[in-house]
Amino acid sequence: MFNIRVLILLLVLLLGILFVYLHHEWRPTSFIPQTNTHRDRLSAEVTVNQIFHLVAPDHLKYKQPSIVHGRTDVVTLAPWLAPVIWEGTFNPVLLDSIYQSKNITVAATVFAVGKYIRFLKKFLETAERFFFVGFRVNIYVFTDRPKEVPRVQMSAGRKVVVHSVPSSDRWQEISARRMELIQNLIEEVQNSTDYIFCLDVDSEFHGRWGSESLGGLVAVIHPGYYRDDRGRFPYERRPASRAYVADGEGDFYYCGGAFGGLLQEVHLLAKTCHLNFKADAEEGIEAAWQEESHLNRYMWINKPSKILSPEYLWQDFKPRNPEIHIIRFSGVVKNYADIRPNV
Ligand code: UD2
Repeated sequence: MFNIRVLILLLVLLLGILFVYLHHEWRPTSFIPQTNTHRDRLSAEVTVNQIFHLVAPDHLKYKQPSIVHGRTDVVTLAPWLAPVIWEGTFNPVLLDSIYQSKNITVAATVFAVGKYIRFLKKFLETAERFFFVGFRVNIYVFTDRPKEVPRVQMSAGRKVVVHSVPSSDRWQEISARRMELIQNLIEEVQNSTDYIFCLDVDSEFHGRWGSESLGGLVAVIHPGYYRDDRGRFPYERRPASRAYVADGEGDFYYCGGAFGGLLQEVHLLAKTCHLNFKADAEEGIEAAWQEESHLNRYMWINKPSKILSPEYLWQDFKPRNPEIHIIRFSGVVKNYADIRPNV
């Protein structure tokens, strides 16, 4: 009698385990929830499914892809096989439908300290028109003038969140301090955000910037140096600095004004750059281009998994080169003497 009870109990237990196992592990991929669970993303436990499993809607009609016809005027792969994103290399409709089913949230950070607040309105208005349209977007504005943040109408699922920061009488400090604040923000929003992009405020969007830019660690090629020999890149050249890049080293020159990726990747980048900047400062060194120099050093060792072409950060004063078929985001012309707290 006793043995039969134990046997039945064991059978029920086994059936239970089998049910849980089948239910969780063997569900067809189309039933796997595409949304994020509220897990600690900084612990690098983002599921493989969340990042790599790309599900396209059935019956979606789009232009046939080709592996023999495409852009030939530009390089679309880095030597470590990270894609370089140019107009004409991706299908925006296909990509949007893949990423929309993942139900992702994208954050953007922008700093508007002191007189730079004047650039914020255009930045926000154009972000609303071009930046991840149709996705859930939170734009985090860091400013010492919260009362002057313009009211910009955002569509459903998109919002501006204002964070107060102290002002500074040195622009170099404002620019460099961003890494620490980005690191703190990521720790704050890690359970509700998937990707983050960190952008300069003195810039405007002119064209689509969307799901094609999503990746682990995402860097943007600086528009000023991409045709140059690396010997001319303005890396930090003093070995005493933690941002040092030796002669004959370095892949590309990346922008400090735009970078991003998955939350935990950007967290590691921001934390590392902040710590290295601080350690340099304690020894009386400030890298040539502040956090941009540290970012370039970081990306030399930690290769970006996706590279955005200079379409993603042009400069208004530069005439458009023939390989630039679209300008998506561009720095406005500014009078440094007029807007910076120091020269
Ligand atoms: C380059 C980089 C910038 C940064 C800097 C070196 C690009 C396009 N720009 O730009 O990202 O790496 O070199 O430090 O790659 N800011 C304020 N208030 C200030 C000063 C700066 O809010 O008084 C913020 C603001 O968001 C601005 C950013 O810091 O967009 C960078 O400062 P910048 O635009 O003056 O630096 P710039 O043009 O030398």
